[in-house]
Amino acid sequence: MNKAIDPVLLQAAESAAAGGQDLSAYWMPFTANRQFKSKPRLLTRAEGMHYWDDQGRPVLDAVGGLWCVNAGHGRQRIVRAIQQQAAEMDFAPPFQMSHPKAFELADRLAKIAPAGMNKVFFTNSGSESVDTALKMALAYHRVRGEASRTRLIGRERGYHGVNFGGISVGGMVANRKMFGTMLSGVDHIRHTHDPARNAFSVGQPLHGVEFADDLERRIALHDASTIAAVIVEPVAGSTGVLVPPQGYLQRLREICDRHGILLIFDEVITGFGRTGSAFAAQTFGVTPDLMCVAKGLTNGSVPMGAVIARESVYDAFMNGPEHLIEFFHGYTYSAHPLACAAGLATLDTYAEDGLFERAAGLQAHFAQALHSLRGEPNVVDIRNLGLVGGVELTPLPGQPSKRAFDIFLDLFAQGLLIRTTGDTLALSPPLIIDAGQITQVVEMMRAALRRAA
Ligand code: PXG
Ligand code: PLP
Repeated sequence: MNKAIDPVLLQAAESAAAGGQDLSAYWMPFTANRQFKSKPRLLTRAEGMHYWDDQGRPVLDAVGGLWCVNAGHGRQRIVRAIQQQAAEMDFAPPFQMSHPKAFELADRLAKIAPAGMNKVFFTNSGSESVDTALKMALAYHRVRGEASRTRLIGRERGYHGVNFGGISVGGMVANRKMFGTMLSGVDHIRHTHDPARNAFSVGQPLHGVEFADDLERRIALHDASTIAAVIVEPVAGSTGVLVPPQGYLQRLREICDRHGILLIFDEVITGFGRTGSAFAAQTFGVTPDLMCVAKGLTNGSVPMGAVIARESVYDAFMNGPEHLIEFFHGYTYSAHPLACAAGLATLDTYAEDGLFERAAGLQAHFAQALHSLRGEPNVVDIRNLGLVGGVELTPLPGQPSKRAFDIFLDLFAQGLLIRTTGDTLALSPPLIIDAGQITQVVEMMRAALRRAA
């Protein structure tokens, strides 16, 4: 323990900072707890493009809460669906039992997924979706008689949630280094970030299709007969918005096909209109074998994730005696009624408002506005696709991530919510944002960059 801090005084400071509320019991996730509790940022209401904080100040939400509120806040159709479902049936066991909305939501997801991806397994988060997909891949090869395929391949700088499977294939050092050896038999291909050639690319960078060939090297090292699956984010989000080079995902697909390896797209951020189509698989014209989704599935309203699988993957499991369980996996809250009700109402809202098309229509203005920050102090790269963007800054000497975080704090004080990761400022606004609000977000960022210079 840091001897300089008296725990009684610290607790008093924490409770004073929140206007009397005691903040000490809550161990906050992915948060600098001591800094937060000394100067808390509490949100108490949300509607449309805005939050309101505990002082009643409006805050423009340029990150969809945490990359999840794609239809904007407080959508009445979703609110009503959750209220009605809570009153009608709180819970239904998901093992050897179910309820109609689970089938309806799976069917609706299959209809908007890439052709051939029509089997849906429900989870409660992106992290659970990732671990589910990895287990599906391992079991898939085994049920087909290729039990030697046990290796999983991730990518440097990948984020696949925080469970043990996800951090094993993930490539963010801080999320891995504390947690021992994780899964064995995991390898990583190189990341695609190449600022020397690709800085300030608008949309997909021109250079780097050959980064996909790193997979051939891993295969040459381990032999394809030992590899079950490769998992990548189509656009890497948490690591700072890394857009795949032109042709890169196509090449990964070709290599996987050539070697009988399953390709998993982690679309937890890129799903539900973020890139201008339902899924990034459709934006890029590359169909994976398994797709992980979460976040926008319920517009962030009730925790829910899913793995969407190709029919052929599901079919491989449908062997053996019919009374036996085919896949020994599932969560108490898989296909929870509240989440299913929220998911159905969310898909209705996306369709009714045409939000995926709206994102596609706004992306040119978004790109132009964001790239107008080129030349502002300390901006070393700008990356964008659909309605997701990253502005990378030079780190403060010896203090990585602090420059971006200081700008985040400044912008919050000005009434704008963004997200930072490392020294990248990230944007992922609700798809209901309008052109004027995009301009406003960018101008607030410009002013903050200048203040920080
Ligand atoms: N995969 C991807 C690609 C993600 O972006 C997860 C899995 C895990 O989802 P859950 O629901 O378990 O958190 C994510 C989540 C950020 C940030 O801004 C990003 C995520 C979550 C929290 C913070 O760095 N993405
Ligand atoms: N731990 C214990 C003791 C349990 O009984 C269960 C589920 O029954 C779990 C963990 C897993 O919980 P969940 O199904 O919500 O992931």
